[in-house]
Amino acid sequence: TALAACTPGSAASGPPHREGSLVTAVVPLPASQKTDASAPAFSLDATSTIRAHATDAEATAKLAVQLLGTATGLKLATGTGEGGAHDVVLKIVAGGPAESYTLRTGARGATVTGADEAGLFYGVQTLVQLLHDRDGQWEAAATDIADHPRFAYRGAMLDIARHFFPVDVVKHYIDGAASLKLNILHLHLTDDQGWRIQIDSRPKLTELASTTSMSGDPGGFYTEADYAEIVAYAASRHMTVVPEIDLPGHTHAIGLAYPEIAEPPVVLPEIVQWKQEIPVEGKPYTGFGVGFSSLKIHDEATYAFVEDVVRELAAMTPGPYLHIGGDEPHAVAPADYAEFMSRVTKIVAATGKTPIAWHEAGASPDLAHGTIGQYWNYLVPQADNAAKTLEFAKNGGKVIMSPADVAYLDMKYDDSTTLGLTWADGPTSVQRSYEWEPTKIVDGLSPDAILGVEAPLWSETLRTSGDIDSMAFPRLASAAEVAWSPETAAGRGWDPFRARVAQLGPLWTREGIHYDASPEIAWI
Ligand code: TNX
Repeated sequence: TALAACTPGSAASGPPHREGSLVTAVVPLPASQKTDASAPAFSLDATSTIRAHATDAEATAKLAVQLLGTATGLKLATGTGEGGAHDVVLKIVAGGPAESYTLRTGARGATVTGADEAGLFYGVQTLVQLLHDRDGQWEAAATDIADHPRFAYRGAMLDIARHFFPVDVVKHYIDGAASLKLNILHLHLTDDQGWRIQIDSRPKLTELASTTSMSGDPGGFYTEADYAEIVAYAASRHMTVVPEIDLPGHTHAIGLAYPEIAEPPVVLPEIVQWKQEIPVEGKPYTGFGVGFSSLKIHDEATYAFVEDVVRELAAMTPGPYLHIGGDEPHAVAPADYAEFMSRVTKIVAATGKTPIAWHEAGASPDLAHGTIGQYWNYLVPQADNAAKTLEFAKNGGKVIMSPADVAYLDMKYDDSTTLGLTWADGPTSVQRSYEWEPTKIVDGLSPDAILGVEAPLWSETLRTSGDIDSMAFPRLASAAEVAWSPETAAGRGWDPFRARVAQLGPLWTREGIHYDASPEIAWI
């Protein structure tokens, strides 16, 4: 039978759970997929073996046993050699784009071929999504996929500062994000409410500034060993950790440990107007206010501190990036802010890491060459936010797109959502989280200057792993598709996306992901 070209996801737009037929709903949408609905399906059963056809496919074979086991309940074996009808063969053939793979399933077995280990891993993730329970049998329709990412940087950010989350919670979030082919975990490690990472040369940070979280909840911090465990776990799922130390604002916690480098908090009018907790010098801050704190800009002790922290963090971080914050500097004079961001991006660059800063830092005329900007203003940029963002590209840097009104996972879904905030023109429906195009936000920014897309999850209102899951899923899938899938592929669009996401519900449940059962999606 010739393979009929088929819109990925089109099968899923019919009534869910049709007897006899199998859906091929993959999220994010593959670059190309052909499905032959009339050809015999691939079936995975207790006899199936995951066969690694290269030594560098062996780690993925072990992971595949875990991932397919969680998805199906089957206990699978690993092996080498020829694949049979129920086996999964894993190959690595260099040459294709980075992170790309092909996947073929049918009556003769399943074969995943990665251009590299990451591509192979993503092919396995696709296979996991393709398997459906048909009358007690795990089957995947006969399909032929050739897939590669649109953007190199596909991120999820977790705020560990407003609420602290232990290592296991982060690992669970990594699993969920990696299943959607995201490859960056940005950890927001410090803020007014707490410092969450051990720094040997500055021991008071964790001693005096880590024990509380927001709203009276307990704090915590990662030891170097904890952080190494997260970095290694992320790497095993092909995710790079981007650590963020937020400076020069969002630094009230630093003042608890090293008051000599911190300015006293500024009680901004909006903190009073919105009846937020008033920051008090020397006392932990547990409220929602932002922008009231600053380090001393004209004191060399501040830069000695930044050098210590950045040096240790860079040494703990194998990835190429180090995020230095720079958002909401409401308590800092513009000229001081510009000078500070110039100096600290150069401190980061001197360690060999590429600095990332929130887009406000584009106001500094002298950032380290190649500093990456992270845009968090709206889909329609306000005031001079677009102009600041363009400065990164002029300075040889790229831009990460995180528009708050579509990419912020901490916005409520609708008025009935109990967790989350609404300030970014919220609430943010699943549909709104999906329908945006990163190259059409900042006029004059070349598409080549866009490194990728990131969905931040701020944790002011989030206390548990289940809270994280319910805000992130399904909207993290929207961000993943914007980041991975070709803009114009057949099958892109809210209706086919919604139909494909609907098919993931049972898989997410088996994976222990407490997704929000949004009424926008006809969950199966
Ligand atoms: C703005 S966006 C912030 C964070 C808050 C978030 C809440 C940005 C770079 N800063 O400090 O947690 O809003 O949604």
